[in-house]
Amino acid sequence: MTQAIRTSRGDRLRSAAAGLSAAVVAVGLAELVAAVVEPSASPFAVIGSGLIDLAPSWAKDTAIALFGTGDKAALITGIAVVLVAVAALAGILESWRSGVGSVILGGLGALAVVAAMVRPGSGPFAWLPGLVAGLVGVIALRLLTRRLRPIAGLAPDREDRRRFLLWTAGTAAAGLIALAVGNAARGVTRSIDAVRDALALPKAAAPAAAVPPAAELGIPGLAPVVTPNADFYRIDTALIVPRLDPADWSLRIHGMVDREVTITWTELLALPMQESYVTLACVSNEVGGSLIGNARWLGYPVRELLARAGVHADADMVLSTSIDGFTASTPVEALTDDRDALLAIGMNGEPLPIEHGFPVRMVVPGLYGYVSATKWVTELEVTRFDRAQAYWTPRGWSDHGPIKLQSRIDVPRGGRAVTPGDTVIAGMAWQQHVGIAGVEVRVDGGPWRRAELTTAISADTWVQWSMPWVAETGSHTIECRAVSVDGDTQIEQQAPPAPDGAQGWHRVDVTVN
Ligand SMILES: Nc1nc2c(c(=O)[nH]1)N[C@H]1C(S)=C(S)[C@@H](COP(=O)(O)O)O[C@H]1N2
Ligand SMILES: [Mo]
Repeated sequence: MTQAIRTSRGDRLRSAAAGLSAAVVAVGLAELVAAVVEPSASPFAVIGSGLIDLAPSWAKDTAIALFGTGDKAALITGIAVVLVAVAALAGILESWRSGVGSVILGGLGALAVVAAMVRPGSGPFAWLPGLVAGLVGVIALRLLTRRLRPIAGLAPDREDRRRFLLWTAGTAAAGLIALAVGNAARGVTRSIDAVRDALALPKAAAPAAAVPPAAELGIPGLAPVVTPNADFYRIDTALIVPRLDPADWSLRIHGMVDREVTITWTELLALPMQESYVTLACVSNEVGGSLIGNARWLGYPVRELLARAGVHADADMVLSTSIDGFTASTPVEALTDDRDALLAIGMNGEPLPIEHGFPVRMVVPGLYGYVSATKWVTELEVTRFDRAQAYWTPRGWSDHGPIKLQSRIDVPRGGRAVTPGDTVIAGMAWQQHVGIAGVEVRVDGGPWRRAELTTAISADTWVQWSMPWVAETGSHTIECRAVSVDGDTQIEQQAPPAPDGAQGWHRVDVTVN
């Protein structure tokens, strides 16, 4: 039914409010149902995850560049803003022509159903929250806009409008309450935290050697050589962090192997664990960036498990898969050579934090995280680079990702003012599994001078360096470059993170006054 009565600005606002409050109650109830029935099928999260997977890589690079590890909050905010706009529009369209707005809200619900069902590891009721969202949205929109229509040929009067407002506000409030109850319910189902808290890690059969005291300079502003878990960077495609109960976890090794091997949590825990310091780095880390951290990992060598399965001679890649569908392509060699690629369960003496892969993840010295460090890992498929592709490969990133030789100036911070006189320049350098032989620093394009390198924990970790500096009043440019144990010097030419890691000298500009 169309209405011939002219629409005023007020009418449009009211229609938009109807659309908005229909969307709020739809989302609220759907999130509540999701929290109780199928937490991983939250419409917000599945649509966000779908967007993450569909997004072109430039969009992701931009998001990481702009928001860093806050990229997920930015995405959720973005979805909410779009939803508000679309819901308001649906409200206006619905009162213009009955059914049009309903189709839009119903369509959003259908989108949530599809997005939930195509998620890897989606549960049997993944479709339910989206369905609830669609139905509730359509019904609420119809009921609310009906109140705006002329009754018996009379345009709504002041009293009708007052009642409309009450209903609209009430509907939105119901939605917000449902959202809050859903969040609380989710908190209760967060029992995996409790399982994790109660876990006692096995002692390492081969403990890591103590960090040499000389490895840590303790200079304020310089990254500590071991990164506390709470400060460790987090990068992944998981909008909802997978919450895996170790009791339900298992790892299946299959593909080009003599025999399939499946290992459960209890079986894994019974194996002799070893511990090592490994510096993890993200390929998206810009020159001078902070997407890098060093931890003491406790785990079982992947090599031993692959040996049990018997890797075929013509296999050259292991595709590790996470419970959430993320995959990484790691050369068989990096998992079987003398470096200790670990199936890790512990990080700095604790069970893995949930967002860092609890209960089990991969840690491979020398490779960027996207080709090696699969969190929440549940599957290792032994295959070949010419047969299988990992998550980031079709998105424009290299299928191999050895870490590039890099160094960074932490002190003084770029853009900060420095007081004149005796001070220190200090930073970090790394090329995991190769090792750092030296770092050179130059000020204002002058001669390169050797910085003092601390004792590295191992070739698999980053290392601190420092150099005394007498700061003279004025503006200065400080640059650094690392030299590897292999004899390579970090090259000057800048390269962006894509496709296989940023490169170039780190440079900071400081003012001394
Ligand atoms: N399941 C899963 N594992 C993942 C990723 C992911 O998106 N999903 N990202 C990888 C990338 S790109 C990096 S750099 C490291 C980061 O590990 P962290 O978050 O523990 O620092 O995890 C890797 N493992
Ligand atoms: Mo990464």
